[in-house]
Amino acid sequence: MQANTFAHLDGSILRIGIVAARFNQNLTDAMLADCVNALALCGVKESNMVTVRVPGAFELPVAAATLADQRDLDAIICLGVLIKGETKHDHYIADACANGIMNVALGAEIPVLFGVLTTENLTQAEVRSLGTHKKGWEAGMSAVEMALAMKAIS
Ligand code: DLZ
Repeated sequence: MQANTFAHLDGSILRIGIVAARFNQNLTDAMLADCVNALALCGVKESNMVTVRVPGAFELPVAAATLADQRDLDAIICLGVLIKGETKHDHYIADACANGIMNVALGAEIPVLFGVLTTENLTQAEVRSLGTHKKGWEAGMSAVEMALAMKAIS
């Protein structure tokens, strides 16, 4: 399993939105905590973090779009855990979620991070959220890197 690496990032001037699904709550709670820790490590002030919880991954894009409409955020992070079930339900949710998030990013022209796990089973989801490969932390670091990159090129 591959992990990303990050240089030192100064996020002290940034305002970041976080939309976190509640479904699979022990895992999404951990991802949210790791994400907030990553932002804090980069110097993002707690008062400059806006957090919204939504029922599941399917609801992430609309909440991200509403936050993006406020035009005062440098990046938005979407967090969720989608685990394959007996039917194709997870597939439709994942598809709508990924496309929805990309549409929000391109429409608003701000980074909207895809911090959504799409796994075959609970064990894979636990490894990626609670275990060594903390996807919530990675999404937080990626948001700061992208927000700074967007400021540099705009
Ligand atoms: C319905 C559902 C199912 C089966 N599985 C998940 C999941 O693994 N992860 C997740 O975040 N949400 C799931 N949901 C809920 C949907 O995302 C959504 O909240 C409901 O369909 C209501 O629109």
